Amino acid sequence: MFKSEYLQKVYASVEARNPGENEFLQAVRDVLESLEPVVMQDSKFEKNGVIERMVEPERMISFRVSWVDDNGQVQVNRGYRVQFNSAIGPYKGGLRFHPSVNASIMKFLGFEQTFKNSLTGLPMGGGKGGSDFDPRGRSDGEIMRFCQSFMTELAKHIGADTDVPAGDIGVGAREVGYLYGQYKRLRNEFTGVLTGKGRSFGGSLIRPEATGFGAVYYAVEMLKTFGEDIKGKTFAVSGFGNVAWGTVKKVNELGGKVVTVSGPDGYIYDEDGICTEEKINFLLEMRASGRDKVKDYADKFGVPYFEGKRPWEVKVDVVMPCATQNEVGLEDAKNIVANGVKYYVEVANMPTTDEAVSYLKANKVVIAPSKAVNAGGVAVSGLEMSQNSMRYSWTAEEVDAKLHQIMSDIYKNSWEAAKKYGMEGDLIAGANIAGFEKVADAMIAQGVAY
Ligand code: 2IT
Repeated sequence: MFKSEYLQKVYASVEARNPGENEFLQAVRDVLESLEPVVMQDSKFEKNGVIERMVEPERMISFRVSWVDDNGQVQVNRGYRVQFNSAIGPYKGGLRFHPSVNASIMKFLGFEQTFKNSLTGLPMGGGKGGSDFDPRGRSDGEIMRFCQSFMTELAKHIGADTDVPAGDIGVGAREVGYLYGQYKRLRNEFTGVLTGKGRSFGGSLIRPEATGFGAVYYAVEMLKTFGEDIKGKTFAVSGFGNVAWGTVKKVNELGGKVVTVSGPDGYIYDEDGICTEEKINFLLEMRASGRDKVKDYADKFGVPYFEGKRPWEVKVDVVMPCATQNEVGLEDAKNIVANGVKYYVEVANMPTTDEAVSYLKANKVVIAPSKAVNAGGVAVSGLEMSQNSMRYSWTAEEVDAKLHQIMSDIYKNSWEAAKKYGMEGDLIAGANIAGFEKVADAMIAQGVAY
């Protein structure tokens, strides 16, 4: 599969060591393919065992999380923290609470996070964590008790200068609050050990919006390269969580129109666009309700709802998947191409299957990869860490300006990195290479540590 014997050997060992972990193997393949010209040009990567070290987490913790539900019944879940790479900073990455969480998903996310965090230019290593706990239908008290139990173990492994978790799917401001309270109680320390905190106890302005805003800033830069403007363009978005919300809000502010959002139940099509404050805020209400049904939007605003379908069959200018991994498969890619879509911007982590990526590429669709596009979320987490260390907080305008600059730089650096290795216009390769270079350099400089 790889032209480089070195990469072929490393990939074979990853396959042997992580049998059946399909998401992790997919994420590794994607990065190694892009790195081929880099490792073939300089033997230092092989000599220093850089790639074989990068594909093995520095540390992976798995633990039992027992808690008592509202009926007095004891429940048991599994918790994880994958501390993937600390070459350029403390481990940093979100926590995901979702029944699909397993070792493969944790590792793919932690691996991706390492390159993403490097791209932001801020000093953050890569990590990820979470649990197979399903928050759907759980009461507030149950969520709190679960978070407290989860943190009671996690606290042993994290710290403001060691590992700084945040939110991801199923973990928002409420959960971060409960986790933070328990950490403080255990340690008797008020530090920036988590990001995505509430405003009243050290959270950064713009953090809730950051992933979506950053994704749209990236998309604007990308469109500019092709002589296009966001104004008047139509967008298909999936999901209706925090990421989709920020994306819809910013597309709207900049003059574009989002016509779809989706849930596990199906998608809605709003021809006029999700464009009023009432509609945009309703996404937050739907999320907070815990129902996880996008049909509620159709019922409220009287727009068409397509049960069991995904929004990729709608004809738009730009597609932005914002829900979860591998949500866009080959059939979806065929729909996207058939609809004449030119720009495909991944916002969720690894939302596209390998087959779908190949099909989109073969049909000349411009693909913007998630580890660059969604880096605005963790970038503002990095800015939250800075503010906590300074015991100071920036205004929304200050944070937004820094986020905007970071996203423009990520786009520019990705473009340049691809060009440097003869792959001009390949934003996937560019992001992987630009993210890799800094981490590899730091690993070599620090010797065989980890
Ligand atoms: O996937 C991600 O980058 C996140 N869930 C955000 C991580 C963070 O530390 O803010």
